[in-house]
Amino acid sequence: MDRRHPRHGQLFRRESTNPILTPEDWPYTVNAVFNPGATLGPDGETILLVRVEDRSGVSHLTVARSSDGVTGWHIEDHPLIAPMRGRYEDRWGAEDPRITRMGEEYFISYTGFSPSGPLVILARTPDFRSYALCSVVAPPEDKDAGLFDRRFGGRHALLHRPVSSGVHGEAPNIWLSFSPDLVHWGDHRIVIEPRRTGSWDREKVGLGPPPLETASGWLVLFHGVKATAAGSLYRAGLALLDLEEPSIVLGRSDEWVFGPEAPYELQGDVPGVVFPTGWVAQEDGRVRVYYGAADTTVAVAFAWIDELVDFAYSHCVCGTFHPGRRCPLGGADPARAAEERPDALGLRQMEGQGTSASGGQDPG
Ligand code: BMA
Repeated sequence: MDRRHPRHGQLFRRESTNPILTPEDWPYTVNAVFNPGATLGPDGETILLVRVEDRSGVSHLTVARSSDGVTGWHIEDHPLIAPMRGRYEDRWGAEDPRITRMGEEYFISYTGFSPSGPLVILARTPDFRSYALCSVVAPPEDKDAGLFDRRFGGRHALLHRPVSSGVHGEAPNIWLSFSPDLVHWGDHRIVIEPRRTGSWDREKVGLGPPPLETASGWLVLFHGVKATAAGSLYRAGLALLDLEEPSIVLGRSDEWVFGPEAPYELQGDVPGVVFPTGWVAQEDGRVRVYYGAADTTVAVAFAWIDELVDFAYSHCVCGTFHPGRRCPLGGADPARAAEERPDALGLRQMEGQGTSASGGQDPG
């Protein structure tokens, strides 16, 4: 195993006019605009569903449209989704939407802040002018959900991040759940766990935008949290999931690939936060990633999709270089694997002893 790799540049290039949406841009008085879902409309315009926090501290979701996805935003003067009288599930706020297009319809998975805690609400809309609720995925607490845009064996699939009580000392994991009808969810499996060491994704992990299909696998951008003396740092890393069995992690980046650096990411209501929630694949092979900066504004950055895929394979948490091949640890923390999956670790040692990663047997 050789962990040395050429010094890699920034995978993401920030738009020079960032932040692209600020509270001052809003047609009504707000505190903050951040963590938007993103998609393309039927005529190719970019649609963002932006989390807007009003000055009472409660969030709702408002649509903004732009022909190039960067400038000339038209912002609706009223919310699409907002807490409403008599609805328990998002009484204290509608937050952090992700958007998945399937056929002619758009599915919105957002965090409803209920009096019992956060939960995942699925809604559907044909046009972002009206919507209908599909389901509450599970009782609280649950957050950071994104729907795959195709089915697996006839079933829909959702990545999300349930939170357990914490009494067992485990940090929350990203889970995969399936549904025949977008209402009943089951067959739950853990896909990405926080790591145990002092790494950037130690305290929490959570899905960013919905998974993006590539020829090599489902590309996942997820946030990781590290607690510091100055507060929590929210950064983003990459994972690649098997195209047909998305519970299988093909690769997971050891390093974060996008973190708070720009002034608008370091100053705001919650300094030190980049929180990607939407992305749009472009025809030129790049992806535009929309994210909340410091829980205050919306910003966008660009990356080449093939570079992100390569990075997930070649800078993997397992410490072996396995381009185009599945991670021998299934993307798990080597510290965990040492306790829980010594068989997998044995494979890793074999590779270190000369069985080359590219020539070795696929661990299956
Ligand atoms: C998370 C969510 C996000 C927020 C982030 C950073 O737990 O609540 O909405 O952007 O924290 O504050």
